[in-house]
Amino acid sequence: MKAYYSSLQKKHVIKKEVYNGKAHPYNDKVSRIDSILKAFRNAGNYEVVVPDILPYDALLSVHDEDYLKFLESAQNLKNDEIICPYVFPCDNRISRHEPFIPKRAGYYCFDAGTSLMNHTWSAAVASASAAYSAAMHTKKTGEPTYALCRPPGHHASKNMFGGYCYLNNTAIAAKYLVKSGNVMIIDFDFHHGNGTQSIFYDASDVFYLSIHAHPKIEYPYFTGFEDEIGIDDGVNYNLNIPLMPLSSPKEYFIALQKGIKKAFKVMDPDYIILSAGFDIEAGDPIGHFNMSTDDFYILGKELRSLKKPTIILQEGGYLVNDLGKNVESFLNGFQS
Ligand code: Q9C
Ligand code: ZN
Repeated sequence: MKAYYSSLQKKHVIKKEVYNGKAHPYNDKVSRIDSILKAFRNAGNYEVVVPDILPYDALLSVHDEDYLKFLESAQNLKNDEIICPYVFPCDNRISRHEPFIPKRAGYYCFDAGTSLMNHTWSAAVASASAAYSAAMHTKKTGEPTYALCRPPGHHASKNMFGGYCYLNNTAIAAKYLVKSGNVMIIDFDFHHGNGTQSIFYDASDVFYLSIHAHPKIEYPYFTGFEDEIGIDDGVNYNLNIPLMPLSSPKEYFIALQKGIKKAFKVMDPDYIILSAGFDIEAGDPIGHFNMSTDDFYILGKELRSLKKPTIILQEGGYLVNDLGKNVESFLNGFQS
């Protein structure tokens, strides 16, 4: 299997995140990449391919131009300097961007836990490029393709970053694939993909199905409820299945099957994009489901049984030591 990845993605290094008023070690560690690459090397049947940088139009198909310019401008930060937003306009959002000062970064952000540094832009563009190349390859060959997207993407909306996400890799791939057919996104990250949902909320050519921890208890708290079904043309093309934290793999698989059945009644997609979050593993530092390495194999097998051209995009997964073997187990199941 082809696995798209660029070493530029490693240059995004954030040390701390704010949570409950305290600084904690940042969960989206660079070592997540090494864990996955190591598993691929040991397995031997992966071809790691450096993606070409995607066309700017692919970014513009999802994100506002002023947002992209803002993210790009963080390249001017000094080494060791970060922008950590902490003031967020709410009632009457006006950017007040002239002159731009880092303390107004909250205009483009929804979460004080996610920061920017000088290499964030190039790493995020490389990560999105991996997704874009994977989509091109699957479109051309019909083969399943994996992209090691880190930083991840599903929390990023058209004009806001957060949840360790800056560019919505899944949405960028979906916008490319939807030019040649209907797309179903299946998001199995522990957290609801608020960014992906919002980008396709009024669309009937992109279905968004997400199974995640209930937002009444878990991040991102404000979206991911069952009553969010889409608007306008997109009504019934958004399906959220929230599960209680600590749900068992059995409950998880029942919910997944139910979700897939419901989704396929509404759309028979030409392509499937998996927002593949491995923070549903038992013991993840910020995820609280109970999947084992063997469960990831079963999950891969179930998703392959849908028999659609599929691209698999990395999202979360923070138990670094297990991440690589879980990704590999999933991909083995998917190819079985
Ligand atoms: N105490 C993804 O999985 N909040 N993002 C964590 C930890 C942020 C996760 C709080 C969670 C974002 C792509
Ligand atoms: Zn997550």
